[in-house]
Amino acid sequence: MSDSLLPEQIIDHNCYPIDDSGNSKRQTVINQVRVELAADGCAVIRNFFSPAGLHALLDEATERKAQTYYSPSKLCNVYLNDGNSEFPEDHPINVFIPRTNGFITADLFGEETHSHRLYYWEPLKQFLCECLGKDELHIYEDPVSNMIVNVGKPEQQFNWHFDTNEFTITMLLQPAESGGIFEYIPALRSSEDECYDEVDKVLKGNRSRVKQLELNAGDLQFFLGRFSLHQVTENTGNSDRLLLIMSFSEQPGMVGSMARVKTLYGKTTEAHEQNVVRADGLVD
Ligand SMILES: O=C(O)CCC(=O)C(=O)O
Ligand SMILES: [Fe+2]
Repeated sequence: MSDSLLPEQIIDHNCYPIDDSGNSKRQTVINQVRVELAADGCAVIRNFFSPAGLHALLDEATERKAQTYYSPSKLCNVYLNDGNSEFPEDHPINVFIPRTNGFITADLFGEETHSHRLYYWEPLKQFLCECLGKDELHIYEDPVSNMIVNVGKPEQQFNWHFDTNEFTITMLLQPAESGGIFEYIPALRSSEDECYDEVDKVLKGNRSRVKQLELNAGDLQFFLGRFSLHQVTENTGNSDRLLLIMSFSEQPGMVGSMARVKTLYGKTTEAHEQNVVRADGLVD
């Protein structure tokens, strides 16, 4: 492992002094993120990491790449569950499309890693909480999937889907040389309405509401993935796309459902045997 960096050295602290609550630079970034999130369900902080920080995070992901989990089943619906036979065959809940990406799971990042220390760094959570305009924000308590790396090798893709947790921040560690683009439809569903007709249109190829986000290594992206349908297009380059994902929720005690965690990450823990906590009644 490279020499250990403090969390404030992993980020570009000069531009983003997120642990200094009275700093006007910090407030400016918070305001900008809030505006973008309200308009779009998505916001980007460019070059969030220091060069050494980005290097350390990328090294940690690369060192664990051989342990990436690829689900044997390559077909998924947008809810990343098993479908529902009570609905018609052509209903979005029963439409299965290819997903071939893999994940390096949270349990593979020990407490000594930069990735782990950044995720549990209190000033980061406080900063994100203010960016999101929430009173409180909690670590997503899923021990398998709360901090993961999405691995997209050449020719791999991640199908259209919704996330379980409400707020995700993603950090691109290594972009694809071509393809591997993040596409999304802001607020396609709400906590009151699944908007199945709108999901159906997208699955049938309607791209009228689809947005694309160009990200560079070191950018930090905010994303409201529980409500915005999103996908990562096929990696058409020759190198791997690597993206670090840190998840948070407004409610404490949230973990993924047993079925979803088993399918996506290949393992579950005792935490997954408890009843699921959700702030809404949406299909996962
Ligand atoms: O790789 C990305 O940009 C998004 C990953 C994602 O949507 C997920 O892991 O749920
Ligand atoms: Fe997602």
